[in-house]
Amino acid sequence: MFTRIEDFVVEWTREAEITANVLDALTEDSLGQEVIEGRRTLGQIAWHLVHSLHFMTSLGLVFDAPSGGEVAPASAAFIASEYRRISGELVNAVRTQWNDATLHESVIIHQEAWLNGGSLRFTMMHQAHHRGQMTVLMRQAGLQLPDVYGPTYDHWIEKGIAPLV
Ligand code: NI
Repeated sequence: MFTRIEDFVVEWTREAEITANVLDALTEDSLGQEVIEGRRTLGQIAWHLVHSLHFMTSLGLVFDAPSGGEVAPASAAFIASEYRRISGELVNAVRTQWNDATLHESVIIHQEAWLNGGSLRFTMMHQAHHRGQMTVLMRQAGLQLPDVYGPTYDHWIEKGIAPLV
């Protein structure tokens, strides 16, 4: 869990940049790429990732984060721009509405007490989880991937280095 607001802000800002870069690589044609037939598509996962930030409003934070997200937009650029906007709103809300003491307070979620600092960590890991799903689908859809944690296959090839297996 996070115990200091500043630690969250620094880490979230770095993580959100990685996520935004991945979303920037989406194309309209790729959004229909399915996990398996009849299940979530790349566009739905991306849109879920964006809209899931709404969860933080149930912890008392007030910011403009729409809920829902079942129907993904047709525009890949819109998904990326909405992510940047809502992610920025979240950081701003945490920074201005909470302090380090708030992170040790808890809220009942599904009949369990969740510490706010733990919820921030959960939200960050949830984002990484769906980002990982997306990069596999993006590869299957034939897209080039940006660096995530270190160079991707494309980046190695570009540099003329044999990619790691
Ligand atoms: Ni999820």
